[in-house]
Amino acid sequence: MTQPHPAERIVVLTGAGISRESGLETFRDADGLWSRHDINDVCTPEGFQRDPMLVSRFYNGRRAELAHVEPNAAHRALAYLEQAARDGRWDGEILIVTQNIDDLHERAGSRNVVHMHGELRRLRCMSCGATPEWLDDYLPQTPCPACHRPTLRPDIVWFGEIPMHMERIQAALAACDRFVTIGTSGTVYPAAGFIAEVRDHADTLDINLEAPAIPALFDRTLVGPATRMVPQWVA
Ligand code: BJW
Repeated sequence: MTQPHPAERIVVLTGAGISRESGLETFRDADGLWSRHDINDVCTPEGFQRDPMLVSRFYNGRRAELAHVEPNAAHRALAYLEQAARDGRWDGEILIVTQNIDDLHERAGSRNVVHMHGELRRLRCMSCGATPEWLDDYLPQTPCPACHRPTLRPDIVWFGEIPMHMERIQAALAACDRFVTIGTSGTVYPAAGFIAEVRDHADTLDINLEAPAIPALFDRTLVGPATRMVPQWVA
């Protein structure tokens, strides 16, 4: 008896480049966030301990930007693919693993999204573990709504901390047929190591404004802006 063709399982890893054309900065491009901010000051637990006000201002500013940006054609194309699976127009499933802390995938309509580096929408209490919604006027001394201690921090993964949802991500990588990276420099681990984990069993594609540093890592590359290349790939 013929086995039914298994549905195609796609894991898409997105980075800051997918949100660039919505108006959010990347990190390592010439005009990126790290050209004006020191990683050690704003993106490590030690930096937060040293100067929580500086770190809170950095993330409050980035959170405020979300009100002024919209998902772009690349976010929408990925959401379209997920909707096509839901409607039965495409026999497959897609999981977006994003390194981004913005909410543009969700606002485009994607539901299968995991934020491995956390989210700008949430704070985390270092005392009781509650993850309340980010308050507009959050400051380091703001009391936690659950335990009332002034121990809230951005719910974001800084250098040296363990990324979120790793079990779910590893399971999806092990089972995927296709792995697509979009707008990421591939310099930050563990995300940078995903390609090595899938190469022996999945078709791999990199979509980026620049050609990858090691093109041979991927089966295929599409070089160009995400808003043009992602809809082209999905079509
Ligand atoms: C476009 C475009 C357009 C532009 N269209 N494309 C030595 C060796 C190996 C590892 C380590 C090491 N030393 C330390 C480590 C570990 C460390 C690490 O990787 N360091 C490296 C720098 C070497 N990693 C960690 O500490 C991580 N934790 C960890 O490893 O824990 C151990 C562990 C793991 C797993 C299981 C058990 C234990 C934590 C990393 C936390 C990263 N946090 C940040 C900030 C938080 C979020 C935020 O503030 O927003 O995450 S750093 C920053 O980099 C952010 C991003 O998510 C991340 C990746 O950046 P991304 O998205 O790739 O952006 P860019 O700017 O780098 O690239 C943009 C790309 O877009 C470019 O390629 C452009 O060409 C392209 N582009 N416009 C298409 N229109």
